[in-house]
Amino acid sequence: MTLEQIRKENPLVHCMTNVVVTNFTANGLLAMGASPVMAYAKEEVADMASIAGALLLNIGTLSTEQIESMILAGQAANKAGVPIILDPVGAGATTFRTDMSLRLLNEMNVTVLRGNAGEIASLVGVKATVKGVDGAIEGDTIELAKKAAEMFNCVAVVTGAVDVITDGQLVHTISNGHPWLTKVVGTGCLLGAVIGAYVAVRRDDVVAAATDAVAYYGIAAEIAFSKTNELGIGAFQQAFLNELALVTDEKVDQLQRAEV
Ligand code: ATP
Ligand code: TZP
Ligand code: MG
Ligand code: MG
Repeated sequence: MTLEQIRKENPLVHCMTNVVVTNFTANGLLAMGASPVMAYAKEEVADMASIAGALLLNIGTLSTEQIESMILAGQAANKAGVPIILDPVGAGATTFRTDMSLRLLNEMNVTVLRGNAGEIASLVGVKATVKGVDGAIEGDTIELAKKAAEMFNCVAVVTGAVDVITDGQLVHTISNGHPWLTKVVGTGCLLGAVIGAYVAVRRDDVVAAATDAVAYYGIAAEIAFSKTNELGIGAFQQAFLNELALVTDEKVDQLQRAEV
């Protein structure tokens, strides 16, 4: 009953994210029942991260100054027991993105690493194609996710047509979702924040929390598509936000296509 709990507790998700998706991320979190805050200044990030339910670090439009702030925030979150979600947007596309993602993973304990297959492959040293923020691999995403989880001692969430969630031992796959999610910018980034809200209220079982978050998100997209397929992706984006507010735990149980 995680969604119900999120809607009751309104967990604060401290987002240090990119300039492309800031508004969409805040609206998505509000729609689902969580409470967003974006804070970046080195003077305040440690305080904000310490009182949050989860901290999202997303390197989509990263600068050297921001990385210093992210490290301060991450270390404060670790000290306060606040879970951290890392989205290594575009890792593999440039050396800076790969190096900075690895630096974040080295300097703090990340709870959930969420990315597309190309990004995660670049971090574990598997061959990948990453063009800007889009990435893919030729091999097995389950093996890739397991490798990342083991290497970085975290839960890895590798998304695509089928999403893989693993702590290196337990492996869950979710095949909900819709290809139109790839036509709206920021849907990967917002998913990181949504996982943050789920983990905030269910810290004792991060794999289950992340799996349910991914299923919920995919189901919201499926329903949104069924209502807007004749209108197009602008209408889909709005309907998707609506469904993030409307989908219930019962709907997630009923409609999820999960394999454990
Ligand atoms: P990319 O930049 O490569 O699109 P991303 O960071 O936006 O990556 P995605 O892998 O697109 O992240 O994942 C975002 C959401 O879209 C996830 O919920 C995922 O399940 C869903 N998704 C992505 N591709 C598909 C697809 N082909 N069919 C159904 N759902 C998809
Ligand atoms: N460029 C830098 S960050 C960003 C773009 C287009 C947003 C990427 O969003 P997502 O969720 O990975 O599609
Ligand atoms: Mg996408
Ligand atoms: Mg992305």
